[in-house]
Amino acid sequence: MHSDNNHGKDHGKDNIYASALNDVPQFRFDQQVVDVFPDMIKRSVPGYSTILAGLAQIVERYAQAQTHCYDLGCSLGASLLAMRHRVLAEGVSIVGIDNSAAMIERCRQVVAADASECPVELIHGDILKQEFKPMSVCVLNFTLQFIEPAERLALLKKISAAMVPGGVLLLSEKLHFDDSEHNELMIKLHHNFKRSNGYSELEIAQKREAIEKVLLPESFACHKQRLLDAGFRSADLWFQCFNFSSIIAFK
Ligand code: GEK
Repeated sequence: MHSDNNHGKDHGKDNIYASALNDVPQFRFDQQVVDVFPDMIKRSVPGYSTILAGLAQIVERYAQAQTHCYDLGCSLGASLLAMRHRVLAEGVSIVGIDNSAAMIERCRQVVAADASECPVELIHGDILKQEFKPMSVCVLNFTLQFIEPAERLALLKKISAAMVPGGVLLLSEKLHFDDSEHNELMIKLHHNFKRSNGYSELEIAQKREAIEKVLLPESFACHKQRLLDAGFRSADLWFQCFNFSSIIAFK
């Protein structure tokens, strides 16, 4: 199953914004995005594969026996599988949640094709409305940025409340910088990264227009303070490339 502009030799290639659109619709995680998602995220997010490798190390070290590991906004399950392949503790189950029906449906196929033994539960739902079970690892890999800023603290408080002592949250986010000159430079370097991965000026411009009202970046200082307010004892950067970052927060 794939969309009209995604067939033949370009199967799986993100060319959603390759032709000029009269009216650029707001970005949504729909079937068209699902069909090209692995290509889109790899060519758009600097350090994506490095972050998944780091996440696998963190799970190996911090997943605790008889607890859950959550992947919130799991998309096609990349983080979830990175966890599944590396978890060592006994009796761990992994829970992936996404509110895009198209994403979770494809994710079910991806997980079914993966042979590892650690149990996985996939939930089609809003992460803001979930009751979390006791967890030792929680991953928000580029998901919190799509949640309304006013809702973010309540979500992090719920995660922190369900987290066992010594548990860890991995929060990857696109960052905003208060210094406007630095902010502009990071945006330019990110766009250069996309250009070097084959995106045209038109694709970069239209994607920016589509996503700017739904992806709301904040500063590292803002994330750190909110994590501390939510009950985490520390929150520090472990990865950054341009305006893309990953934070590790301990309960
Ligand atoms: C990865 N983590 O590959 N409830 C549930 N899911 C949501 C919500 C919500 N309220 N809001 C957004 N999402 C993945 C990549 S993508 C990031 C995560 C990106 C989901 C949304 O449907 C999408 O699948 C995901 O969060 C964000 O490691 O595309 O930049």
